[in-house]
Amino acid sequence: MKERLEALRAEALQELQGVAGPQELGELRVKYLGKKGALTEILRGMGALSAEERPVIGEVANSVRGAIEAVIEEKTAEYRRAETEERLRSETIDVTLPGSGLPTGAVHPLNKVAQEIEDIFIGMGYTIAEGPEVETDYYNFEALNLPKNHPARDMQDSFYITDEILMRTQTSPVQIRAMKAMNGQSPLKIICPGKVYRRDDDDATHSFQFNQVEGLVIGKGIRMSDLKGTLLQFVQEMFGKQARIRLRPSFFPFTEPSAEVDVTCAQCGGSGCRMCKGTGWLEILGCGMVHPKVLEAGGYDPEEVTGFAFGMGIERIALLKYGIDDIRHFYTNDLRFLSQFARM
Ligand code: 2NM
Repeated sequence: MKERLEALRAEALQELQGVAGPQELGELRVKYLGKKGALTEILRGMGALSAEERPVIGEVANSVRGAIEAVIEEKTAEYRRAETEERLRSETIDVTLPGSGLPTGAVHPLNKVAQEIEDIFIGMGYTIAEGPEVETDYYNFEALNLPKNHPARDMQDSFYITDEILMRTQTSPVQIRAMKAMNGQSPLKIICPGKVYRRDDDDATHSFQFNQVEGLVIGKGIRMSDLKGTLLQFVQEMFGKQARIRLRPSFFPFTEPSAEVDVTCAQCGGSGCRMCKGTGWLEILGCGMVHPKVLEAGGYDPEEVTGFAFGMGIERIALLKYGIDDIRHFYTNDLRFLSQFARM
């Protein structure tokens, strides 16, 4: 019996050395140590042994069981270690990889340009004034020296709500309100950004609704040269230090004298290109010295104070700044267009 046990030990240890994996290891445990296993099978013959032989054989049997168990345990631990290592390798996370990113919105290019314009003038000491988009005939026209029969007041050009109420065609009515609120006090330095409305057929350069910024300065001794210096400062902050301006005589009912202002073409630097139609200049705003009648309407004495004013279309500034060819891009909300301004 002892020989059979030793043979079993040798066979089991040899077979365990060549075990292929955890599953086969389990099978070998059953084969040698299980209830119907080889060891149990041999020990079944213990009953036939003498009292002297029994403890001797028992000891050998325990030794064989112990040896087989030790190898199985060792192998099990080895498999566990390998499994843990494999998991550590396959489940490794590279925390330095870039994230997938959350989609976020962006400021609309028109609002961005409006904010930029506001920032520039705030830097020059202006404050921002806002007012209603639905206006009375008085604030929108009468106070701005546009009398009842003026062609710009044509029903064809404005959105009238009643005979006396209309959508504002410019933001200057806000400036009349601001002047009146000053009760004749000066200086006054404001810019008025906002939506304005005109009865236009929409095309690449026109829209029935668009955005404007108008500026107004009133004080003792304000001169045309103050206007020129202010506009040059603005243009250089907006388009770059190399930008230059030129003033061409023009006409507005609310300013006298009046001028139209061109800026050197940012596309070609003034040498002439498609964008500036070969002239090197791009028209960006209108301006002038506030008409005495407008000063009076605002509660100022034109013998005491003078003022300058200017107005620009935000869409036009944005078109020039970003080289966009159609104003309608600003309103159609195509994300392929809008997302290009997300990081600018
Ligand atoms: C322009 C051009 C010239 C203007 C005038 C005034 C006011 F209220 F002071 F009279 N505000 N804005 C003005 C002058 C606007 O836009 C092209």
